[in-house]
Amino acid sequence: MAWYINGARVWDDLQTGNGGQVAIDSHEFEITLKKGPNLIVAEVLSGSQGYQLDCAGSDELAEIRGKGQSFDLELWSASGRMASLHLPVATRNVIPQIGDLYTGDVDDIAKREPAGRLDETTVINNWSLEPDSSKWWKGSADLSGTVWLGSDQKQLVVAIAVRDDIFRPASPISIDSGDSARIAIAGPSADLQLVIPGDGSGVYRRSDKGAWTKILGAEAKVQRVDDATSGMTWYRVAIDRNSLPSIAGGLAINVLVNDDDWGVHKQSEAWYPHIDTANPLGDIWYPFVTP
Ligand SMILES: [Ca+2]
Ligand SMILES: [Ca+2]
Repeated sequence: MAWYINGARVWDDLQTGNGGQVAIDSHEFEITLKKGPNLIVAEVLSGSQGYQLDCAGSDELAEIRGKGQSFDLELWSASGRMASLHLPVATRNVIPQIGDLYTGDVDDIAKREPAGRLDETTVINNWSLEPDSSKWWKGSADLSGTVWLGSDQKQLVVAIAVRDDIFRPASPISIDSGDSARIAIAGPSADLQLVIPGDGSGVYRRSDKGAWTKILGAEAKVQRVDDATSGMTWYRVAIDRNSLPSIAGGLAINVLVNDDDWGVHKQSEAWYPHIDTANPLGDIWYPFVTP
């Protein structure tokens, strides 16, 4: 393929082909845009197997979201224009390719740049209006968390490290109390709601009748690491990409963790609000694409 900006060729791999690299970040190059409209052309030469063109912009491009910027897309062949489309700018996060996010050492993962954090801004404490302050959120050692995302060609992996002083793991029969994590992934027409109880027994979803059933296409492991004053619960979930909602238009993800310290649900922290909302693509969850 070859790329042109306002008539000038800025990058191509016409001599070598793409070398079988199919990830969205396989070929990176810088371009300079001018103020006002810019003409960006991607020329793609296909072999007998056809092609798919995926492209992404820099972090700076995300800053123009919601400022009325748009793309006019046109698809041309040698015989002329085949299709056109007008699209407002929407930004999505590209999930890094981290094959060992599920199997790797948690100390190594903790050093990586996370996708998101759960902290004092996201606490939902059921007891905060009660006079007994011992049941209020007591700080980050009581409940806080960090989220990492990674993917490869087969799986999307979500790793959640939860700091929690008292570990009372939920089980499949006490899933609404107990320490647990929830992951919700939504596409334009469907969403996938998963719960991982702290006992590490698997990945569950709620049926129409309200029962929790173990699902195929996802596996989880839970690891508890205690230290002197608090402890960390690591939830790691690997989801078969074939189990995800249709990816047309991109996906969005949300994470919520539940904390039980004395036998009933105490509090939650949510990465984004409205985890039960099935229409998250108005950018209220974390929008992403997998390479
Ligand atoms: Ca706690
Ligand atoms: Ca707890």
